Amino acid sequence: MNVFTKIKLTATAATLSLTCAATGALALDMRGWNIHVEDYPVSIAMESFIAEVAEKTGGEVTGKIYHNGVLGSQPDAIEQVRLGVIDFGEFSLGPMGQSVPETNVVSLPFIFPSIPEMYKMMDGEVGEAIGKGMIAKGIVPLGWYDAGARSFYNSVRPINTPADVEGLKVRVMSNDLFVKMVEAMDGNATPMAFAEVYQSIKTGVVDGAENNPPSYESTNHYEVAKYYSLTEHLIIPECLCMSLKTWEKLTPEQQEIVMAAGRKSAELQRKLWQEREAASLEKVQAGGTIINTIADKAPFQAAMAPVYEAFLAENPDLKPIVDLIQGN
Ligand code: BDP
Repeated sequence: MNVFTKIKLTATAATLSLTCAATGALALDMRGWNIHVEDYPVSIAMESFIAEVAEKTGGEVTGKIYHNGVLGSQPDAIEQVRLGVIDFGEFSLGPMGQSVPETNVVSLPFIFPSIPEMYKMMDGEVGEAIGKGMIAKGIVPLGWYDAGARSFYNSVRPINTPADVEGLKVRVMSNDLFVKMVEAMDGNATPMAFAEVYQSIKTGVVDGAENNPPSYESTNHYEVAKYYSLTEHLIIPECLCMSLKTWEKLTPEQQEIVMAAGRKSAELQRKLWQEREAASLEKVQAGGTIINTIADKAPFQAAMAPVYEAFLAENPDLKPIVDLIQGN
């Protein structure tokens, strides 16, 4: 039994039967949070999820997705989902670390050997262990989405070795692990909301940031930071998630529909992701981006040793998940 089936059994049967007895069928109109623009793979997959849920529940469970982060920053939205103020959302596991410690494991640089391995592990025991941690904090995972690999970009110089990061002002997502990651290469890290990055690079508040090709492209960061260096230091899965509070309002049949629709949307998202990644790389290059690959990633990996040491010293209970990923 995996985490997706187990959660079905945790629905509060008593509350549900009361609600359903009173109303016949439960009607629910949900609010969904999304940080991305409307034609982004995540956004298209989320729309397909909600359309499927509405159709399969005969219009009893419906929803509206608020794209472009209009419902607030990602760390805030994660809290709102936990509180049940926002019903569902699509999150990077990066900023989720503050609320769900287990998710921090996938924010360790170079933890996954490759993206296909990440898929395999998230669809197996690793995803299950992380999903359990999320549920314990009020967030129900419905499907793991792909976000490729994140690489550094900046307006100053291409990065080929960790020494090239020295002195650069780099925006990171809100999580202390990413600050430590940049500091391990003697760069200056600034945690900042996604929406502020373009202006901050443009005005020189930071020299650059790090992200996957579709986000680098869809935010137009490539217009202001033309060196994109394929360090691929972070492979952080994303998640379509529902508030446990909302989940508990659904009947068991509706829960089953929601879970199946979540998984189906993840399949679509992963396919769309591949296409968008290729298209984004082409678009940024046509727009003047200078892309460099990294001949040898070993020095970057070696530079991350103190990040791992500090993490494991502070979170000994998470070592089993780290070991699971690293095959120890
Ligand atoms: C994108 C993620 C998004 C993050 C963003 C960021 O999809 O969830 O908010 O990076 O860097 O790749 O903040």
